[in-house]
Amino acid sequence: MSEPGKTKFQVDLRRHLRETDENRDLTRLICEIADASKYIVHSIRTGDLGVAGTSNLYGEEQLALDVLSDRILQKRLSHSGVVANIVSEERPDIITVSTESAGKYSVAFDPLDGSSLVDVNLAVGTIVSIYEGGDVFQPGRNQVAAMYILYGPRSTLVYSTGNGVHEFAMNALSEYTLIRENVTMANAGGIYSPGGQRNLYSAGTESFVQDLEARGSKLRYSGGFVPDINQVLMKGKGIFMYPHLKNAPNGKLRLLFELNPMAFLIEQAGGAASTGRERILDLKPKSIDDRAPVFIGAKDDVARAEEFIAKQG
Ligand code: FBP
Repeated sequence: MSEPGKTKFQVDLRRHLRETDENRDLTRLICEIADASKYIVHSIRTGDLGVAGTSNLYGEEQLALDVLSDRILQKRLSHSGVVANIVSEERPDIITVSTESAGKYSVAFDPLDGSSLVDVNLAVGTIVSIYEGGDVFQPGRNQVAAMYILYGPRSTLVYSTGNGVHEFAMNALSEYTLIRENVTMANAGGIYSPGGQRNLYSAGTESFVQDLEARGSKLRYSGGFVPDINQVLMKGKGIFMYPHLKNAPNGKLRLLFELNPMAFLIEQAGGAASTGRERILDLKPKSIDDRAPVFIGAKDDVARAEEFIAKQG
């Protein structure tokens, strides 16, 4: 491995995983997801902007990009030989790939988060969370790996297996090569990315945002969770929030598909992720649909959000 902060030239994802992680099945699983993402990239770049159930120019059935991305990932994972259960943001039920869960993994994913942003040509992403065994309702701290792929001007892949956070970019041969190893976050500030309607914020969240603004934080919000988190993580500063709202006490974002994997990555980079009252990774999921408010990013900023919420709700 290269020294923290230094880049290594042309190390591909498989080689990086082999060097950092001894488990061959986990390496295989992550590489399968990376391979699947190449087809998702292709669909985003070249696909007609069709809606599910309609036909394209050639009379073929058109699939909405999120449905297509879900099928691509599900197929790869089902044939990987290392997956027990799959749970997708696109489907209401758990998909059992193998009833024999010993030595296998369960995977939760959002195949194309923020897919409506494709219509206005903004960045979107795939988010993945991986657990050992067959239980998909484990607290996020049990994840053995988390990753996302960001489809922006470039396609980048960010993963952690609990040994730091590493960023790869897709090259002209559609291979992911290392661009940053051991990404880390500063303890505070600079940017804030606030989801949800501000006039529905609680008193605590409103005071926190005013405090951020008074400290000179700049607003950076695209409406895509993956690019918004990626900005905080790669700039190594700031905070993303989708708080509890007056009409939505659990916010909007989903624990299994969005919050747990991102919380794992941000904590691995030295940041923090909280509902405003407790650590995201300690929440025990009760259902596929669980949602929670989130304040995620620089450690001190998250702690300050918790202070405001403890005092003012
Ligand atoms: P969907 O589950 O409807 O795809 O929404 C997810 C998402 O688009 C996130 O990517 C983003 O952070 C958030 O919703 C934006 O929500 P809002 O439009 O309320 O700010």
